[in-house]
Amino acid sequence: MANDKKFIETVFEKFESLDEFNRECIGHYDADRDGKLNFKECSKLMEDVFQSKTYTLTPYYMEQIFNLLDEDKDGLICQEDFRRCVYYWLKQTMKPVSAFIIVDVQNDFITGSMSLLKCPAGQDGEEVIPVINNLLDTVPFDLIVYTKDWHPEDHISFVENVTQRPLTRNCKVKAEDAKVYDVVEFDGPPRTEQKLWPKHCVTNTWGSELHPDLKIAKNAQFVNKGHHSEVDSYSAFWDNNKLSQTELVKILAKHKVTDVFVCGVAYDICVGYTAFHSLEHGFRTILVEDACRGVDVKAIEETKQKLLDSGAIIVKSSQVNAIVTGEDRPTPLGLQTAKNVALARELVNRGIVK
Ligand code: VGL
Ligand code: ZN
Repeated sequence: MANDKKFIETVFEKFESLDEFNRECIGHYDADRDGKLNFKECSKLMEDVFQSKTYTLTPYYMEQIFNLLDEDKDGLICQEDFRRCVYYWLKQTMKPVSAFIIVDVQNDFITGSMSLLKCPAGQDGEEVIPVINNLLDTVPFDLIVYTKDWHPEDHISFVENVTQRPLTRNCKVKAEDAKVYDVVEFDGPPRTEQKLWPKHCVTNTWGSELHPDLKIAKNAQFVNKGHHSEVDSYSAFWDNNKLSQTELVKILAKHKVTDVFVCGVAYDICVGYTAFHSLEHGFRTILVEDACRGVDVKAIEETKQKLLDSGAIIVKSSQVNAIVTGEDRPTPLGLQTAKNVALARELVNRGIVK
């Protein structure tokens, strides 16, 4: 209801200057009138910000966030803390900029040579398509990115190519016995551990095309990965040895993205790695679980747990719209933002960035 609108929403919608915003916020939440916000007063502000139906604001989150925003660690948020941290934290928390990254929804993973149906988990990759199409139709993402696994014929990950490169002496699997899903170690240089896959997503073939039923959004961006013969690239950010980067970070930075929503195939491989690297780059990272299918049930569970432990959240597609519009503000993302703000402040203080 409109008259239920919290003070923080109203002041955020219309403030003339940062100084005025800070004055008004402190003025409103500063119950003891000392010109600063103590933990209790700041908790009221946080309660107004995090009106989430799905995430509760526990003391753990409140304390973590408060400590990160309190720059001089005196237990009080002063004008200076507000100016240097709280505003930026509020801005990202209340008005996120969202990118939707659709990972590798390509023919080979759905009905082709690496069809997930034939993988140990026996999942049907095609099921992600209506879920993704519905999100594309209904959610106002600021940016949409499609990634493609994009390999040359002689790619290191193909089981068919295992005899093309010498294996290390210690490698337990011999080239002539090697089969799909075995992990081998190539001599290199550089020495490279590689899981073997059936030949898939060869550049400019049917198998590497996006599935024909997947909607292509207007103004979408496309990122290919895995085009170097000698190194695999599960993540859409980096190759597996972190030697080269794709254009993805530049694209996200250009659009001032704060939040990265990830979906597609395979959950435990390319979706998972992309989500981890998104966290590493400081993006608030949200995995849309019903829009993912994977290779191996145990690996899917491990990926999920590691992502949660690293600060990502895992949501259902029905939750996405409210998060993108800023109506639902998950507390773990608020904590992630506080960490980002504190890190940015430290880099500025140390003169590393201006
Ligand atoms: C993928 C294995 C090998 C993926 C790509 O897209 O998840 N998995 N190459
Ligand atoms: Zn691949």
